[in-house]
Amino acid sequence: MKRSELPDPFEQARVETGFGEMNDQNDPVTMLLRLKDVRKTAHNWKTFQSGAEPGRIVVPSEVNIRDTRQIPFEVDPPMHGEYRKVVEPWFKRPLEEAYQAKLKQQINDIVDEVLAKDSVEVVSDFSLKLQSRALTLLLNTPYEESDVWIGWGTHVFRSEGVALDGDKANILYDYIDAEIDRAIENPTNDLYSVLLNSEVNGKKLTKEEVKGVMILTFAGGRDTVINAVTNSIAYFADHPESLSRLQQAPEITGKAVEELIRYFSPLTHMGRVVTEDTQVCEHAAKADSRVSLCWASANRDGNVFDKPNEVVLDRKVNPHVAFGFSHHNCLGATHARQIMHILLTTLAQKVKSIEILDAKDNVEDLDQFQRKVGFDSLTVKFNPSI
Ligand code: HEM
Ligand code: EMZ
Repeated sequence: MKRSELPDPFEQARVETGFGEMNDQNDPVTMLLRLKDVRKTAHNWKTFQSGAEPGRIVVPSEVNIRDTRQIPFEVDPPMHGEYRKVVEPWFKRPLEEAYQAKLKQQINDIVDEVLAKDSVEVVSDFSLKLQSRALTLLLNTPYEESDVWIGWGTHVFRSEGVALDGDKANILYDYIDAEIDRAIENPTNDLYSVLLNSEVNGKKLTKEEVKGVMILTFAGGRDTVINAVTNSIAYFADHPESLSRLQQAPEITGKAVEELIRYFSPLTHMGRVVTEDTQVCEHAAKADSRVSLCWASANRDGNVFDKPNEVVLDRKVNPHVAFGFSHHNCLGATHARQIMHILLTTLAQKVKSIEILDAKDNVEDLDQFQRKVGFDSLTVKFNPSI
């Protein structure tokens, strides 16, 4: 098996029953595995809510390490739409030319940096740096802040061997509290200041609401982007022909981005809390229990995708749900897609081949399923095109 392959552990359960089950801190989760069911359930916020106790829709549940509600992620309609209206224009800024030019510069610089080295540990020396530096553009904060964020590692709530790390979470909360106070004292054009100045239903956002948006921005856009970038490097290491194809046919880059994101599905699943006794896949789901929408499984559904386990770089029809579905669809997708697009273009121009020297898989333990989502570490040598 190639190092970059991400096998689909859900197939048998998806075909046979459509669901899987896992325990998580004594709050079990019924995982929905078929694309059709995932979409239908994501849409039905009345029966499958996001606005439960903060942290409960995340798997593993974060109720023990977080009191702040993430906004708009842990809010249901109609209030969800009110918050979305406020934040949506800001998160579309990656479409602006000036934003893309700065991102391009950052990605050029980091690719040049790694091309000059004999060996590079991609997760910490490439993906984490790229993700953190790019986030300064999304937040419109000074570039130097990225050094602080790089110091936090790949996930803000997890550390090596610890799935939920309360001490680590507190570092993020304290940092955001301090930044909010700083923005109150000295407003700038950054996201904190813009949020503090925004109104929802005629009322200014509170500090707690601003904190809720900021925690989500730091947490949601972190390991997802890091996995997408690291998995891309592994993929091109195994498929140098894809690098030359992108170089020769740059017009397929947009399709390639979507296909890689479908194949990698960096966010495996996300939960919902059931509000009334119901059924999913002919299986009873009781009020106050949890289900999850398994984006990673839905994206390999053979009823929808031809050759679901292959990366078809220019896949024509690609209704993947890697960025979610319906009203909670990923607010950071515009930023993530730009990162991927510029990364693919830059690699195709500057890199001839990538050799994998060492790799350690990152496998998520979902009880019934073990899913490789990326790498804990990936050491490579980048070879320049001449
Ligand atoms: C929501 C995936 C990057 C911020 C979501 C959802 C998915 C997802 C599946 C839906 C969750 C649900 O329905 O419960 C991804 C993937 C990414 C990525 C695969 C990278 C490849 C980012 C980035 C940011 C971000 C870079 C911001 C910095 C958000 C926010 C939401 C969200 C704020 C909640 C939107 C809402 O509730 O209305 N993301 N995400 N994501 N994501 Fe992302
Ligand atoms: C939450 C989640 C957001 C959660 C859209 O996904 O990402 C996870 O990585 C975080 O742990 O708190 O932000």
